[in-house]
Amino acid sequence: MRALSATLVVLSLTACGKGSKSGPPAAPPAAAHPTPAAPAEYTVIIKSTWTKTTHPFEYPSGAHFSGMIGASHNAKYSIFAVGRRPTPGLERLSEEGKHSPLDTEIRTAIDQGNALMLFESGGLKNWKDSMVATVRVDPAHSLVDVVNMVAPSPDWFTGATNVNLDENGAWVARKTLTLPAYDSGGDNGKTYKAPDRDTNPKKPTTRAAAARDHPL
Ligand SMILES: [Ca+2]
Repeated sequence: MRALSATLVVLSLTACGKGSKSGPPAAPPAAAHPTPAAPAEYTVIIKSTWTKTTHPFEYPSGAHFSGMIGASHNAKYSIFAVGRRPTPGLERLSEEGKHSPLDTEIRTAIDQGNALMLFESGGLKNWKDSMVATVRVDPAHSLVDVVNMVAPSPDWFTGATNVNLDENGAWVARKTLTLPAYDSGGDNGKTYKAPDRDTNPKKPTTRAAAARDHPL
């Protein structure tokens, strides 16, 4: 078994205070937990670190990533969590790289007030390129999730969940994270090129590890 870490995400603050012109800023709460007073905008950049040199174990031909899809949100919503069964949207993203129906799930969370914004990009095949998107956060939605499919793979994805851009009451200027690969729990395969074998009920999401292909 080999653990995978496949991508790097960089979140950089690009603008602060957008949308705050509609009225005077609210007085800061006297609560013990301060939050940034105004919305902010970040650039999300995902770069691949998944190469034959860094991850030689059964490195597959045709390695690529689906486009990223993510959301800014509050504590009542997240795209994924280790130990939780995947939603249909996460399962489809992890198996086929499709942003639907995960985009519908995020839009439902937006309608319910638990997510602020959906962001997405096209896929990545050339590791010299990056995937880039823009996300807005506000005081009530300071958490960011992002996911993208690892391909080829049965149901693996990389991503980050509950990345809090509010650090000690201020928007952090920049955050860089190395993203591990996860097994969404929607399929049974254990190798990059394992055939699709749907699993029901779905298994909880875990960290992914490539295993040697055992002949039947
Ligand atoms: Ca499946």
